[in-house]
Amino acid sequence: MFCYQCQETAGCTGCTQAGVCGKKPDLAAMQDLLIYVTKGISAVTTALRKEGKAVAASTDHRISVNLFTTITNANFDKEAIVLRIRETLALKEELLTQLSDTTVLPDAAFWNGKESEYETKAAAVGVLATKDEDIRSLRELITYGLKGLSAYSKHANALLKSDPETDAFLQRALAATLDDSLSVDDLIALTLEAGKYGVDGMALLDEANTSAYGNPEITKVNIGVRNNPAILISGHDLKDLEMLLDQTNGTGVDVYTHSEMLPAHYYPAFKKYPHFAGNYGNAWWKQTEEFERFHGPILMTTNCIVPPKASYKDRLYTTGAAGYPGCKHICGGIGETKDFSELIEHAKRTAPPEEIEHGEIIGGFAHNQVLALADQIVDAVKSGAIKKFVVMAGCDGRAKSRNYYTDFAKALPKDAVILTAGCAKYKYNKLDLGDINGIPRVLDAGQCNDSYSLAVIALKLKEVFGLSDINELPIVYNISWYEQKAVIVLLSLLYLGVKNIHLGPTLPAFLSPNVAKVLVENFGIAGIGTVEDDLKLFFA
Ligand code: FS2
Ligand code: SF4
Repeated sequence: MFCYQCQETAGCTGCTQAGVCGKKPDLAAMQDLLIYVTKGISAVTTALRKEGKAVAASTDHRISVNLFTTITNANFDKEAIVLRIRETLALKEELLTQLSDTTVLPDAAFWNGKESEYETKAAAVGVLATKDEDIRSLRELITYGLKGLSAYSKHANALLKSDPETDAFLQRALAATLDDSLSVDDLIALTLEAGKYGVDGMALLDEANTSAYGNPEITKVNIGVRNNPAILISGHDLKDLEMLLDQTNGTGVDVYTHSEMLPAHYYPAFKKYPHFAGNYGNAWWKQTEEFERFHGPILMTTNCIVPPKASYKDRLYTTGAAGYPGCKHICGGIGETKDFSELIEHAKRTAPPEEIEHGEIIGGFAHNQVLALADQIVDAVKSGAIKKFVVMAGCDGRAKSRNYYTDFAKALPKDAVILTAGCAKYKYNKLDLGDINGIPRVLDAGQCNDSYSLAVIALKLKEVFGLSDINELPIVYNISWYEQKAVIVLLSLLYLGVKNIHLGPTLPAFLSPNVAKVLVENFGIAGIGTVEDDLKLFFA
């Protein structure tokens, strides 16, 4: 196997024996093959569109879910991946018959091997099949960005929103990663174009979430426990949460959020459920400890799954793109009501969660709420009470080096405000960093996709201050990344013209020295140093 798509990749170069995430070589191979056949079908849909033929929304959805399934920590179930390969090949064969000119297609569009051939084929089509390291680097950078984009599309699709233009781009770009005629410059241009669609994809999801559930508002979230049996819901899918809250209503079973589901509490629509009890635990990587102590069933709607311990594996359920062998998967497609009765009955047989923390955390600072406070914020900036905003969005992870972000947050000057989104926040959202004239010093916009809110806020501030360049704002970017959604967030920020982003705790292993050089020279991308040095740099 060879996989270097996430920040925790072995030795900062690539996982070759087994994934640090727990992915085994046989699973990695099937994920590689799923990507290959998804590129193949994307070449077919792209050619169909060129011939002016329509592509069904169900095909767009399948392609997005295929990509999403291969995101770090989303799906460890080899059988589920093999099934996706089979179904995708069958659909692709059907689409091929609609195409007038097939001479334009790459090999991947024609391959239709039997299951007994999957392993051999997978070995020939992985990341290392591209020999030139710069082309490989750009192909992977694009593919990972598209994986992130696919996750956001999938969540919007679950709320019956889609953007055919974004889907068409995603497929065109995926197909382009098979095209040997494209140069490094062509692929760099495509990478930046992916950033444009990243913004569109996040805007679509923002619209889907806010039109369904209202605009996030300032909210205090309980992090302690009640004395009822409960279900813990993790991941990013708000539609799954809505269905779970509806079905648990009046059953005596409470629902708690975990990790990236925390921001659900900020939406007005979810406040009507008296049994929506609070947030339990921290970022994804602490789940092996925390799930054990939760006692009740856990529903993973997306990544990040850590291979479960035997002590709670029978309580772990998956749905959507998530999967784990031996754990029950709750099915249900777009527009269908999922049946969570098994989890609810399971919860009734379990003890209430054990308290691991108590108190409250505050969040809900997405664009609408922050813009409602715009006068107060602008005054604070003008008076000098707020000197700097520090965007610290992104992901959390296991690496000890990520303590940098806690230390950095603690060491920030008292006139600096952190803007955050994603599970990165758990490194500092329980510190007592105080407020500035009533404005908390950690403003949490929401999930990783709500980084979109941070961009909207920056663009609004640029307008209010009458600036011509977003980089003239008193905002610095110190972003932590882990998996592929952070890649699309990064590409989106680059597309919006944001310069000098610091990315840590390490730069992606999939950036070749030449590709990294392009990002450094054109966008001022840099890694992180020591807290002391970085503070000097940011606050010079
Ligand atoms: Fe955190 Fe994992 Fe949000 Fe990532 S829970 S690293 O999926 O997308 O962020
Ligand atoms: Fe390694 Fe990350 Fe790939 Fe898992 S997802 S195999 S940890 S690079």
